[in-house]
Amino acid sequence: MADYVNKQVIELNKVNEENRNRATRSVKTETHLSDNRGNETEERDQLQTSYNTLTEERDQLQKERDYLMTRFSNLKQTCPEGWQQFNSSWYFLSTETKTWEESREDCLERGADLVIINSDMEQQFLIGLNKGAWIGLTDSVSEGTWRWVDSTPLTISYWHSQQPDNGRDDPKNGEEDCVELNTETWPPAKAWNDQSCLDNRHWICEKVV
Ligand SMILES: [Ca+2]
Ligand SMILES: [Ca+2]
Ligand SMILES: [Ca+2]
Repeated sequence: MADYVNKQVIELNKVNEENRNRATRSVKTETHLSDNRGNETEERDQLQTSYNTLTEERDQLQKERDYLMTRFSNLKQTCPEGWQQFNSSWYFLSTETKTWEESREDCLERGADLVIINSDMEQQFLIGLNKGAWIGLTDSVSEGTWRWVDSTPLTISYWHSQQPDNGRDDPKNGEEDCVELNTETWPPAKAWNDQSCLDNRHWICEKVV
């Protein structure tokens, strides 16, 4: 991570140097242009546009730098009591059970959110916790359109072969709009099941550090 931040800082310096050179060239062009009044307005507009673009680029780079510095300082912290570290996230596995919404609220209060599964490795790690638990995936906004709690769409998935089934339209199951890891019933690799959000389950929070 330190190497990565260092590289980013070198990259930022290069971009700053480049911007300085571009600005110098712009000033030279402008000086030259003052002898050439015919094109002046057009050229001035172009300079303004290029200035605006540079400003946007600079703001964006500053944001990226701040983000990286925060991540770097988080990574230096040790994992808090009751949490487990895996790659660049911390995970909290609840001992209680709650509805999906209540579980999510608990995660938010902990400065985290329900877990978002981004890779095979993360799925395997969570399966290793060996608890049926809520994850941060729901289709409660639009039936059949699965979204993670950060609003990203579902790309990789680990549904059990019969799932999602929205409760098979059986009123006894209710509408099934929230996703649990069902490690108790099913073979681990594909353990996702959609379940009624009102059922009580353990839950897993994730904080990306
Ligand atoms: Ca994740
Ligand atoms: Ca559903
Ligand atoms: Ca289901």
